[in-house]
Amino acid sequence: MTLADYGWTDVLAQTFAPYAAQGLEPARVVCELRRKFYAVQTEEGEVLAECGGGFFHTARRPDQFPVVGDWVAVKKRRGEPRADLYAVLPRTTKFSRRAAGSEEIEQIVAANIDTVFLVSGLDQNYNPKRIQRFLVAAKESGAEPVILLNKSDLCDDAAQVLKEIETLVPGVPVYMTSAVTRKGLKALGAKYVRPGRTLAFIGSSGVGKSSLINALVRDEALPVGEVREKDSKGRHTTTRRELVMTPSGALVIDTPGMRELQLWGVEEGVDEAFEDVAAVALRCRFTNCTHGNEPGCAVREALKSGELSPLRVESYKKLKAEQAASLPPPKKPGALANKPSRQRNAEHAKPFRHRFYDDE
Ligand SMILES: Nc1nc2c(ncn2[C@@H]2O[C@H](COP(=O)(O)OP(=O)(O)OP(=O)(O)O)[C@@H](O)[C@H]2O)c(=O)[nH]1
Ligand SMILES: [Mg+2]
Ligand SMILES: [Zn+2]
Repeated sequence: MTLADYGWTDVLAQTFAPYAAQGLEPARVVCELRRKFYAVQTEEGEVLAECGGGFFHTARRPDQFPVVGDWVAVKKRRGEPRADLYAVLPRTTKFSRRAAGSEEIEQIVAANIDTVFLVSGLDQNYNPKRIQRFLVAAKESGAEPVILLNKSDLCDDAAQVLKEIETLVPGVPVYMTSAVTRKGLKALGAKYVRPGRTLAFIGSSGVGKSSLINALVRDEALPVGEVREKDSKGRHTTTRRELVMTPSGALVIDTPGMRELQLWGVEEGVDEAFEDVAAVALRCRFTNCTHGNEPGCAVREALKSGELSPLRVESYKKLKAEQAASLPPPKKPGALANKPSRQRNAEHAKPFRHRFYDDE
């Protein structure tokens, strides 16, 4: 196994040159263990890396701390499978949400992802609004979004649902899958599960993210949880963000289910996901038009003429309103906490990645 197998490129090597000159070596974060501790893949294998004094020198904000998928600069300690982590390389893509209960802290879920799979369960968990919210965040991330409607074996009108979602999100690939019957997995594997590509699975607890990954990997690499029959909610079986390599050489990131996805700086994301509506809205007489009763509203006109679909306009208006309500007040300098959010630690409380890390 070399770093190239983990996605290391010549471009990254160039960026890394100043660190190499300082005697540091590159590594990729494969698991977030607990505050300050990460499992990282180096050229010679996996080691436990710790953010030490050298790191805190430069990192101030939570979004400057490493996340799974990050490329980092480390220095190995002699004679033990451990290293000190000094720096995080600039991210090419990042999937973020705002930390729960916080107005100002950006929480990065995973970095340097090529494709982000937004997983929904076609049992009771299925919710078109949530799919749209995830999609907005996915577009912000810079990664290519793909929607997976999983548990299709539990849904009688799966074809109908597929149609509905496809009209909601034109241009975004939508796949119907089942981790049980393996429906859709072959097509998915052929198109996306490729050597050196980084894929992240995101979605609510219990939708089947870990099951899908296991099925794609054809391995029981990840723990899978029971879903409560009553409300089809998962139990947060996955407690850590983790990157695993598939036999075909793709790099797959599993994440714990998110109870909510707060919108983070998604002004452009909403407009991008709703390009058609946004383009028409530019013609409204007032720039702050809410497309309600204002005179000269181009969106209402377009609805009347059939140029825009009512479903999409409703979703657009709803996301815009939520966004307006959830935007943080302007930041004061120095207002950000100097440490990662406590929320993250709670999420990662249970032990998961065994081997030599458990005694940490
Ligand atoms: N019928 C059916 N059950 C599935 C499918 N995929 C997953 N499940 C079941 O759903 C439950 C939850 O699956 P997980 O893979 O743990 O879900 P998860 O999204 O990883 O959940 P968290 O780790 O809590 O975020 C398990 O009991 C799985 O066996 C599917 O396609 N069809
Ligand atoms: Mg899981
Ligand atoms: Zn308008």
